[in-house]
Amino acid sequence: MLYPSMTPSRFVSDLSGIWDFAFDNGKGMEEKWYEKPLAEPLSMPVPSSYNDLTESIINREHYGWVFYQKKISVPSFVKGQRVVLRCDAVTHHARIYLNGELLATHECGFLPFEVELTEKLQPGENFLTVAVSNIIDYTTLPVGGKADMMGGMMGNAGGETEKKPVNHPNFDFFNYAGINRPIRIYTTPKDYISDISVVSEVHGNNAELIYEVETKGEGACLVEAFDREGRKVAECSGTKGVLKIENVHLWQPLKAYLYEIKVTFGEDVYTLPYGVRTVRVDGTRFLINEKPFYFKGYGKHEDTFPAGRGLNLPMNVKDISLMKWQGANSFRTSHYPYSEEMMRLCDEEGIVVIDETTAVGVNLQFGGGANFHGKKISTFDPEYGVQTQEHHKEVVRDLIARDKNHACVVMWSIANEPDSAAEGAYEYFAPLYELARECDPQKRPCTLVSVQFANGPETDCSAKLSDVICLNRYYGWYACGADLETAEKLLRDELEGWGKIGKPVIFTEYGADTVMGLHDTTPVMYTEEYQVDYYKVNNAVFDSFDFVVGEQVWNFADFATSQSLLRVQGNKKGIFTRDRKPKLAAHYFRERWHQIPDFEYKK
Ligand code: GCB
Repeated sequence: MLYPSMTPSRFVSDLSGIWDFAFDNGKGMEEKWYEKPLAEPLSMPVPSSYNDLTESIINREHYGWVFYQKKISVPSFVKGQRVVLRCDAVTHHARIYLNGELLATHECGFLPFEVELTEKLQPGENFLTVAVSNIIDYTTLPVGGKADMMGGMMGNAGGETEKKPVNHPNFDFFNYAGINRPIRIYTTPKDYISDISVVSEVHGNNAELIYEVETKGEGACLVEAFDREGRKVAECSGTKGVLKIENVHLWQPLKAYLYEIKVTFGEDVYTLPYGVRTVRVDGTRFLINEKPFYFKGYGKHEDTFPAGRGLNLPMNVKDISLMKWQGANSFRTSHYPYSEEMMRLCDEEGIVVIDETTAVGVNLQFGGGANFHGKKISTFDPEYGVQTQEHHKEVVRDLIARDKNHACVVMWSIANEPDSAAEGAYEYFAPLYELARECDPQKRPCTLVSVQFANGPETDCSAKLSDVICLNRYYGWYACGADLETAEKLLRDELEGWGKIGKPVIFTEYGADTVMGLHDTTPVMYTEEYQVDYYKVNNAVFDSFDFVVGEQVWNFADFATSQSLLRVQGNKKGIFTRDRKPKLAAHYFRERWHQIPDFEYKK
């Protein structure tokens, strides 16, 4: 799917701004609130999550539908053009009504969808309603549980004892909802370019860019490549072909170089920024442009105050500046696809990205099986387990369709911490890997991010399925908290096991909750010193294994979560605070990462 860019043939109108808004009182759908202007609407910014924008816990934790409304019109000069409504992320379920008529529904709060309006628009003003539901359950990704995964002692175990329906995120981040990314209207000519895919092969100093353009209607297709100075370096005609670039400038981590690929099809023109680079796994090495790369960076969240998961361009720029200050080179889009603006920024800035689906919480063991009041039921039990596989396939397909051309994306993460050692896990995941490999024209490596209690390569299906083993491990926190000596030993023992399967290993999460400002002279959990000690112990172990080819801390910054005894106004494992101030560990990593080269750190 193409990003909605303004081009000589396409006009884009961004509908960002203040919209009318209402929380459903349970009758919104029945009373058809989408047919007429809301009574006494609240003012709500788009894009943003709505949760932190009113001073009410009831609104913050609202369960169900909300309604957004806006009058829209398109100027008469677009007559004869296709007019498309493009929603980048409506979290989690959307219904789009124009002038009271339901035009589209969409599931998945982190990926874009489009609705063609051409025949539906009336002359003059039109009345747009976007209804959004935040309900998550066993059929959605992310997964909603039947009880609080961390609630145990708070007496809010959930299930039948609850008086009113509430969400139980089966994951550790706040279930922010709303229109989180821009909604735009864009136009194209009647005959138009619907998609572009480009794959690079590099031979010495030269590159071949093998492209495929999908079109609708009639027209001649011309594809041209321009370098950064705007000089044409290659061209080819037809919807399939090869652009040959001599003396190619490669896209390198932290040294990005983007060409512009301009496609002309009849009257339609679209320009794609494109970085030429290769990625592959060779034995225990992860090669970018044929050189062994070492991942230094973070698991992150799209999480800021008060926008929640709403697009925050200044914070995206600030975060990349902090990454560079620290000597990092990469992050994972934990635990959902990030905004296209962030992906484009990473292309521009040379930040390497592991791109993750929305599959988080596909694990009913969390909270000691709290989902079933302690009963032993498998996550993939056909009757009682999750029913996410079909939707999971859609998400894999749509994510790759959106992000396949990004140079920054070097690997797909199919899921975060699923129950990958459970009965049925292999059968659940094997088709998803297969699908990802089939959908991706660039054939990037695939992984799933493995949870600590999946144990080891004997039981974890990712040992067989993944090209790269990605481990989330908390030795010295959830396991052996405060006992770093035993933590080190257990981590070492586990790694010996993974070493036997001959695949590269990346630590995609490790960390310790740390409240900024807590200090001590002895290793006391939650202090800034303990966080540093924790990381030093873990890093020393990583350094002693050549097949460990990356370290991504959990987390870049503190972030919001549901309330529980384990969360102090959110998860405090950031090495920066939520407002991006460095904890001691941020300085420690700054020193470490500036000494670790991006390439050839390990043999
Ligand atoms: C994990 C999860 C992440 C949590 C983290 C934690 O393993 O992948 O979403 O936030 O642990 O801090 O517990």
